[in-house]
Amino acid sequence: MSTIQDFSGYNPTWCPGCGDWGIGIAIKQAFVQLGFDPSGVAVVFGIGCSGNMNDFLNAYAIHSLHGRAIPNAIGIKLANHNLPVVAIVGDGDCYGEGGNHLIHACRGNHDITVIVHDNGVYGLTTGQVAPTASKGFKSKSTPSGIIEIPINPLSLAITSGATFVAQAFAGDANGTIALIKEGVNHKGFSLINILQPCVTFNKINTYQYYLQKTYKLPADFEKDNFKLAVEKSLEINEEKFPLGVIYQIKRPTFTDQLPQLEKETLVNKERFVDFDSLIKDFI
Ligand SMILES: Cc1ncc(C[n+]2csc(CCOP(=O)(O)OP(=O)(O)O)c2C)c(N)n1
Ligand code: SF4
Repeated sequence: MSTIQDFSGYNPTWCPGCGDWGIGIAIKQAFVQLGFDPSGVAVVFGIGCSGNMNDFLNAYAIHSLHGRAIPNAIGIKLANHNLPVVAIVGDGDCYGEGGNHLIHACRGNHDITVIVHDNGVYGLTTGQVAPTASKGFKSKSTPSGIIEIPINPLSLAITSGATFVAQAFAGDANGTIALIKEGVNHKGFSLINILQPCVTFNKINTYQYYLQKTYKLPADFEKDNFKLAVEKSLEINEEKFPLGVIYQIKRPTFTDQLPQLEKETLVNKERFVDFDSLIKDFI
């Protein structure tokens, strides 16, 4: 049985009070409670303050390119579909640079879990506006306020085909741990959007703000109801943030539908391509 210590890497360098601290502890705690050990889970990071967790979490990990964590995670899953695969990314990484990858991962129902640190800013590069920031948000890159309207991560994922969509708040450790465990246990594509205060560069979406605007979904919430899930996701327009599993359904995963992988994983196949017959096919 592994411990939090087993999953601990270098000491985090996040700003004091940053929501990343709570998320980092929740991820380690969830891995311990899931019975994982550091060599039994693959983690892919994007680039950002969130991605710096690559150094603070001890697990098999790739610190990928900005916006490219999801395709790396999908690649690992295709190679070894028995391995749990988790992508840990920022909102800029996932909904900005990597937005296209998110949509197609949802469509394919790739069996990976994407954990998003949603802080409304590009934290690592010192606070430029990110795609979840509200219209009018002032930052050093948008001194007169952002012109575009924000991305709605939950409705984007639900309508693109994700089979598990949840929202957590970094200030609610137990709720975040529970949702990470549920997301990782879900068979299919899971997105967990974690509302994460950036205490240094986002003076609007603070802990106080989220404590006032978040609420927990009731235990009997009908999470397989598509219309209801979309309605819940739209509550952000009234500055209301439901916490919990907003949508969950069953649908075959991508690898479930590949007959080549029915018997064993790609990495366990001695020779997964017969080059001789392949070449004959082309001659
Ligand atoms: C293709 C590319 N564009 C831009 C950058 C510069 N860059 C590095 S981190 C970052 C912002 C990260 O923001 P986010 O993904 O929201 O994560 P956070 O730092 O807020 O956790 C940017 C723009 C980069 N590394 N690669
Ligand atoms: S800049 Fe913001 S997101 Fe990055 S560590 Fe500091 S508080 Fe956290």
